[in-house]
Amino acid sequence: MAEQDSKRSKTDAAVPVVALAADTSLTDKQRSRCGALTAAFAKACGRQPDFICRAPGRVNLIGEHIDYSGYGVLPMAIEQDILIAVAPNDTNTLNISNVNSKFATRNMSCWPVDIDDTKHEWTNYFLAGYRGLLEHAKCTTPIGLDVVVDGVVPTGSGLSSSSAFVVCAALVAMHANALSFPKTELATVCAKAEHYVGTEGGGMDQTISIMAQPGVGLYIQFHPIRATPAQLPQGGAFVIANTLVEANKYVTAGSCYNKRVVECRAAARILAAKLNIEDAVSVRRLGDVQERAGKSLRDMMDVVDTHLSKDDYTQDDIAKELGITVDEVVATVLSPSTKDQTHFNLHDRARHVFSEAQRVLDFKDATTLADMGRLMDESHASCRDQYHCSCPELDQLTALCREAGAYGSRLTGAGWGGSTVSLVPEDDVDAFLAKIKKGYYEQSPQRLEQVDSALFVTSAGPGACVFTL
Ligand code: NG1
Ligand code: MG
Repeated sequence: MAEQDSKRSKTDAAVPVVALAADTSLTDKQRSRCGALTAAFAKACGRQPDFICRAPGRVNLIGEHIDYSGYGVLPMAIEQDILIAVAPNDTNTLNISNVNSKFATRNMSCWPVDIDDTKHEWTNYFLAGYRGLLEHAKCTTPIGLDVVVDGVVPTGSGLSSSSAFVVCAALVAMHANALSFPKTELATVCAKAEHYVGTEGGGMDQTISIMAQPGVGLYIQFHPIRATPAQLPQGGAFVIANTLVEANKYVTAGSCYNKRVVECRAAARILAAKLNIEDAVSVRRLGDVQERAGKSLRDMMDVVDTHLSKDDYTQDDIAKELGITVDEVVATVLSPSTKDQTHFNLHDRARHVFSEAQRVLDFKDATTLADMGRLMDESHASCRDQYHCSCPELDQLTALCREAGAYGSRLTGAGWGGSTVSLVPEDDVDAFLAKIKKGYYEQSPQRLEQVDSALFVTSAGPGACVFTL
C-alpha cells in the first residue's frame, strides 16, 4: 500500500492521516477548536474521540457556474472549515450532534440511511457524504459511530460550507471503516454524493476541499478530475467580503441553481443538433459540444449568437428544436426539481459559460494584477447580466471594492447572495478593509455585528485531512 502510494502523483495520493499533536499546518485557532471539540465530544459521548476529520471551505477566484458544463475553474481553500470528531459505538447507530445547539441531534441506524432531499435538514449533508462513500466502497456493514460536528464556514455565503461538510462526512465514513481512496476518486465520489442533497452541482467545491495545497490556487479540470497548482499573484491579496444576504439557492432549487444546470443542458443539446454533431442526443454539457465541434471558445460564442434565440424558450420550443416530445424533454433534459419550470434563457446562459471558460484560461496566463482584476470584473458583469445570479448587494459591494482600490472584484460561488472576492494591492489591504467596513458594514447594526467573520483577507490553505488523537 505504501509503495503504491509513493508511485502515485502527489495529488492522487490518499488524504493525509496525521497525528494531531504532530501536525504543523493547523493555525492556533484551529488547534484550539480541536481541543474544544474533543472536550465537547467527551461531554456528549462520555469518552474521547478516536479521530477528527477536517475539510475546508473555498473561495472561487474565477470560473463561475461552468464546472457542470465541463469547464475548468480556479478556486483555493480557505482557513474556515468543518471539523468532525468521531468514535465508534457498538450499537450499530449513527448519532450525529453539533457543538452549536441550534442544530438538533439525530440518531439513526448506521445502514441503510435515507435522505429526504425535500426537507432542509442540516444532517442531510453529513448523510450525503457518508452514504455516497459507503455505496462507492460497496460497504453495507459499516460500524456504528458517534460524531460531533463543528463548522465555521458561514452557511449560504458562497464559501462552500455544504461541500466542506459532505467531504468531511465522506472522510469520516472512509476512515472509520478502514477504507482508503486516492484523492481524485474521493473527489468524484463526493461530487456525486452531494446530489443526494438535491443539488445538481459540478465538482469544483468537493475537489478543492480535498485537493487544495497551501499557498497556491488550483486549476481544476473535469471528466476526469485533474488539478494543477496555479501560482497566486505576487503583490496582490484576495479579500473576501460577505454581503450577509443568505443565498437560498437550493431551498428554491427549481428556480435558481438547478434551473441554470438544465438551461445549460438544453442549450448544449440544441447547439449539438444545430452543428450536426454525430449522436447529438448523447451530448449533456456545453463543453462536449465545443469538443465535438472542434471549435475555439471564441468561435463558440459566435455559434451561440447565430443559433440560439435571445428570447426565452418554453418546454415546447425546446421539444420542437430537438424534434422530440415535451415528455421526452422532461425526461432527458430537465430534472425532477425543474420539470415544472416554464421559461428557459438559453442564449445568455451559454454565452456566459463560453466567455467565462475563456476568462479562466486568460486569468491563469495573466502576467499583471491589473489584467487579473479586469478579468474578475468581466466575470462579475457576465454573472450579473447573462447568468442572472447576482443580487443588488453583490453589485453594490463589488462596486465599492473597486472604488476602494481593488484591481477587480466579483461574486464568488453560486451567487444570489453570499460573498465577493477582490484582488487588492497587498500594501493597501488595511486601508481597503477600513473603506469596506465603513462603506458597507457600518451601514447597519446587523452588518456591523458580523463584520469580523464577514470581511477578511484570505490565503490559500491546505486540503482535507484526518487527525488521529
Ligand atoms: P456554492 O456556492 O458552494 O453553492 C455551487 C456549486 C459549484 C459551482 C458553483 C458556481 C455545489 C455543491 N456547488 O457552489 O459546483 O457550480 O455553485 O460556480 O453544487
Ligand atoms: Mg454549496
